[in-house]
Amino acid sequence: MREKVYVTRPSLPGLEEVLPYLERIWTSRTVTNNGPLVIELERQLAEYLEVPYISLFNNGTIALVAALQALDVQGEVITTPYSFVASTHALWWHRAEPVFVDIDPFTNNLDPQKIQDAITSRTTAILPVHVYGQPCDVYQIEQLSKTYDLKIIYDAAHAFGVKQRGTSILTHGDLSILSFHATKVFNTIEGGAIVSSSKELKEKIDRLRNFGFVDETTVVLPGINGKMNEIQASIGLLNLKSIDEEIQRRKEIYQLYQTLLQGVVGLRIMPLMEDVEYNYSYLPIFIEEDEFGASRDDLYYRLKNYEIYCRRYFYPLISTFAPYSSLPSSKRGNLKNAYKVAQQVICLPIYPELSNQMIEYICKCISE
Ligand code: T4K
Repeated sequence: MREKVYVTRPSLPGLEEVLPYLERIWTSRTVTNNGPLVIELERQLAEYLEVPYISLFNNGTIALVAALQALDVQGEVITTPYSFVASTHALWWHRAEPVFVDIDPFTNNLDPQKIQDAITSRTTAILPVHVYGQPCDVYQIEQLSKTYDLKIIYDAAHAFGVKQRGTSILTHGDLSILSFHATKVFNTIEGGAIVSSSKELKEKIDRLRNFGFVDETTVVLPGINGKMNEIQASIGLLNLKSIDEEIQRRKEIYQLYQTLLQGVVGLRIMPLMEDVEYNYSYLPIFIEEDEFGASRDDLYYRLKNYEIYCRRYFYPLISTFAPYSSLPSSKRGNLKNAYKVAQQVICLPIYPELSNQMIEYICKCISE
C-alpha cells in the first residue's frame, strides 16, 4: 500500500536532541513565564531574521490580538478575505470592524488601489497578509499609511525568513506577526511572535503577553496569557539549527513541481518575483476548469482517492463565514478576484521529507 501524503508534515528534531533540553528544563523547574530558553530563542530569531525586536507567543492568533492591543487599533480595519480565518477572527476578538477588500490575482494579496478606495474617516489600520509568503506590495501600502495616517499590522504567518530586495519582509509596517504552528516552515509545535521596531514597543508587547504585569504587584495593561513555554522554545532552538537546509529542500521540491507541471494545460503555479527570497512554505496551483478539463474540486477529490491529501487554502473565503457574511464589504461583487482564486486553488504537498519519487507520482496523478 502506498503511503498517505499530506499537504505538510511538521519538521521535528531527533528525540536524542530533545532529551538533553527536557532534562535541563526538568532540573531547573523553570518551565514557562519568560524562561531562559524563550529568551535565547528570541535572541537567535532576531539575529536569524535580521529584525530589531521579537516577542515570542504561544500561537500566532494570540500574537495578532496582542498586536492590535499594542497599537490600540479601533474602528474599521481593512483586511483580506483570502487568508486563514484567524486573520479576521483577531479583529473580532479586539472588537475592531473588518472591512474586506479584493485581492490582486497575481500575488493573491490585498490590491493597494482597492485599499485606497475603501478608506473612510473611520479607518484606523490595515491588516494585510503575505499569503503563502508572497510579499504584499509593502511600498504602496507604506505610502497609504503615511498619506492617511493608518497603522499597519502585517500577518506574516507564512513569511518566516522571506526577504525582498535583500531586506526582511518583517521589517515593514508597524508590526509583523509570525506563526510557528506545526504546519509552518519553522515550528515550535504551537507558537507565534510579534516583530517590532522599538525597545518601548517590545516592552509593551512583552507586558501584554503576561497579563499586563510590570512587576509582582503592578498591572498597567489589560494583557492576556500569550506566553510561550520552555518546551516549545527548545523545539524552536533545535529546529532553527536546520532551517536553511529545510528551506533549500523546499526550494528543490518547488522547482521539481514547476518542471513536472509546466506543460499541463489549465494549471498555473503561483509566480515567483525576482527580487524575493522565498521560504517555499506553500505550493498553490490554480485550476482553470475549461482548459484543464476538470474542476478544482474534481482534482481535489481525485487526489484524495489516491491518498494525496491536499488542502484548498483559502477556500471558502473568510467573508463567507457566518460571523462576517452580513458585512457590507463581504458582498461577492466587492471581492471578484478573491472569489475566483478561492474556486481555483489547491495547495500541493510540500515538506522536506517528501521524496522526489512521490512528487513525480503526484504530478502524474494530476496530469492524468
Ligand atoms: N494567519 C495566517 C495567515 C495563518 O495561516 C494562520 C494559521 C494564523 C494567522 C494563525 O496562526 P496560529 O494561531 O495557528 O499559530 C492549519 C494550521 O492550524 C494553522 O496554523 C494555519 N494557519 C493554517 C493555514 O493551517 P488546518 O486546520 O488546515 O491544519 P490541519 O491540522 O488540518 O493540518 C494540515 C495537515 O498537516 C494535516 O492534514 C496533516 C498535517 N499535520 C498537521 C498537524 C497539526 C501533521 O502531519 N501533523 C500535525 O501535527 O490549519
